[in-house]
Amino acid sequence: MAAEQTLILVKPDAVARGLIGEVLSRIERKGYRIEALEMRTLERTVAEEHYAEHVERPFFGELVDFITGGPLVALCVAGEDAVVGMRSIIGATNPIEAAPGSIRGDFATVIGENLVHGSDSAESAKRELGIFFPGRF
Ligand code: IDP
Ligand code: MG
Repeated sequence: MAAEQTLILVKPDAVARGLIGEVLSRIERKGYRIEALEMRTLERTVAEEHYAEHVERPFFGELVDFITGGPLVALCVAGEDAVVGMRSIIGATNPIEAAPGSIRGDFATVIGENLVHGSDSAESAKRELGIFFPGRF
C-alpha cells in the first residue's frame, strides 16, 4: 500500500454524454482526492505523445482522432494505490468485459468509446502527469 498519484482523463465521449459529474462523483465517493482538474481540447501532438505506446497499433489514427475530437477533462487523482484503484473503478478496456459497477461496465459498449483513461503504472502516471500538468507533480 502506498499513496500514489495517477492521471485520469474524462474522455471526449464522456464529456459529450454529460458524464463528467458521474465520473468525478465516483472518484470522490471512493475516497480519492482530485488534486488538479483541467478541461481542454488536445492538440494532435499532445495526444500522440500521451498514446505513444500505441503508435504501431492499427487503431492509432482513430484513437488520436477520437481523443482530439472534443474537450476532455484531465485530472490528477491521489490516494492509496490510486493507479490500480482507479483502473478498478474504470473497468476493463473492452466495455463488454468490464464488470457491472465499473464506469465502463455501467455506461459503455464500444472499446473505442470507453469514456475514461487511467494510467496503467506508477511510471506511466509520472510520465502522463508530466504531459498534462508540466512541472506540477
Ligand atoms: P486502457 O485505456 O484500458 O489502458 P489501452 O490498451 O492502453 O487501454 O488502449 C488505449 C485506448 O485505446 C483504449 O482505452 C481504447 O479507447 C483504445 N483501444 C484499445 N484497443 C483498441 C482496439 O482494439 N480498437 C479500438 N480502440 C482500441
Ligand atoms: Mg492504457
